[in-house]
Amino acid sequence: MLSENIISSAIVQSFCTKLDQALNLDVAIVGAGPSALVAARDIALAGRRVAIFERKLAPGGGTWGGGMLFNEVVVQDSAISILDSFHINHHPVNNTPGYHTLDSVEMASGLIFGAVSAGAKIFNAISVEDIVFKEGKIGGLVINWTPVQRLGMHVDPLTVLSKVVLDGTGHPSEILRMATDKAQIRLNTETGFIMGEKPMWVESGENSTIENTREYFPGLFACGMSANNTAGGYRMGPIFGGMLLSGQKVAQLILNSLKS
Ligand code: 48H
Repeated sequence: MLSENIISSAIVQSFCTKLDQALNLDVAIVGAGPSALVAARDIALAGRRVAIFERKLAPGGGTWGGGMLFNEVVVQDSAISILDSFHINHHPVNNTPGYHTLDSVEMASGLIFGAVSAGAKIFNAISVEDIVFKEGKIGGLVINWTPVQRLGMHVDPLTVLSKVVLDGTGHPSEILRMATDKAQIRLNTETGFIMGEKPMWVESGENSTIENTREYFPGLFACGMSANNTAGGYRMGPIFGGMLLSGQKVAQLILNSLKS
């Protein structure tokens, strides 16, 4: 007969093994938005130890809601091969060659499944509340349960060590913000600080999201809207090619930096 505590014991043991293995990573990613999910998949496929820590219960970031809760998004030709590699369906936009619509729920779930099945671990409902900064170097993340944070409970966090940290926190660039505020480092931007996102200009925002995807301090990279906010790019609304290409680009930059 199945005893109730066998289920509990299986879950506790399995989760603790997974978390224990994630305490020492090649790449620690903050936020499970579309750019980070693509990056995590590519980094995992290259055989590196990678985990994402996501504040919310559901990974996927701003993908689910499409445009103003119309649950469809647009992706342009240049990023279609990434959707295809995740087996996510898309349909051409009538009268506008080069652009495609897709179901945002399929996109979110497809990216999540692709990242996890490639070997990336996703820890949901965990918030990153600080970075490890030791002898002038980024060394990892400081994590805590999101409900603990939200309830304002005084509970000390745990620490994850990693060779590289990737800020995939979207519009607020939370990790780069912590790095400038608390570690007082200068970033690889025109001013040395977070420059702040500009208003809507779709084409410029899509291009700058990819251009702004880079290493902002040794061992500290940013992708997606976080990169764009950091280097002062325009926003673009519910078109996601730039996010997918940003994830692909940052994975390559990180893999090259780990090799050297
Ligand atoms: C743990 C955290 C923390 C933290 C934040 O915003 P995202 O979807 O990420 P991107 O950059 O890949 O995609 C951006 C896109 O969704 C978008 O907003 C677009 C295209 N906007 C255009 C426009 O004009 O507005 O996801 C970031 C994720 C979220 O799930 C957060 O919960 C999570 O990061 N997160 N997780 N610890 N400290 N901060």
